[in-house]
Amino acid sequence: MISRLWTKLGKSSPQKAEMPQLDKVPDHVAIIMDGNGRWAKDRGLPRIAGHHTGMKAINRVVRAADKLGVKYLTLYAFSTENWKRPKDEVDFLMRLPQQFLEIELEELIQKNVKVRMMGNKTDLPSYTIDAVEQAMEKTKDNTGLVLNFALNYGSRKEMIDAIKEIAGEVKDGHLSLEQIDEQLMGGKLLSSDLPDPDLLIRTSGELRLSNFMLWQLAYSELWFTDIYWPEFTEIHFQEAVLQYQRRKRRFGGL
Ligand code: V0D
Repeated sequence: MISRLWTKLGKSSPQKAEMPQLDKVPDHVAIIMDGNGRWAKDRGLPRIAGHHTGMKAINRVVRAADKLGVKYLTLYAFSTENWKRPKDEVDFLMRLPQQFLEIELEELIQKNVKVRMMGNKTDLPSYTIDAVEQAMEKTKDNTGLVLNFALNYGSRKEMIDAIKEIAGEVKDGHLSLEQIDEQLMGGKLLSSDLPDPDLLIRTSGELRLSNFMLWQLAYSELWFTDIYWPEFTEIHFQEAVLQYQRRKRRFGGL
């Protein structure tokens, strides 16, 4: 029955699996690192223990991405909505960039990794920003993997800010309505110097985008896993990339 339907649809053999295109490596992988709190709860640990263990998963993924030839890795570390969490938890989270960089920056420099961030810096504590900016400064000339942390990031705000900028230019007569297109809009976003993600990974079983790169993910392949972020390994990353390589991207065409 199914095979007759496939024939009707003009597909000759439904069993024939597409060969993975092993040479097709995603340039840009974005990850929603979810499930740190649940991982901790399952073990009777405080949520912050999950965040701490989640931090350690990052270097495994950087190594895996680097090895495969991924050029940009974006990690969703803190959303604009995360401020609603208990103050103790937020305070702990805000110390993580500094902690992470104390442990990992040396290796990142040695690996030619370039650290960058996207998000609203103004509401972040100075010690958080100082740590991130120092890492960005120390790695600014690196030419390898770009490690982009989404920190205090929200996609709708990002788009509203872009629209305000465009509207201002129109109002001042520097821009005509006809000049507004996808490229102009993309250039006003916080990711303007990065290509759109080819692949989005979300851990911990939630099937949502949660206000993450809504514009940039328009044509991205999405891969979800039930694995909690603290347990995410190089194997999971490779599995996601392999699934990506099996898919045909059409960007709305045929
Ligand atoms: C907690 C799992 C690294 C997700 C990973 C402030 C939630 C561990 C950073 C980091 C967080 C950020 C910027 C940077 C270097 C490191 C980080 C936060 C949370 C939010 F330049 N891990 N990490 N930042 N977690």
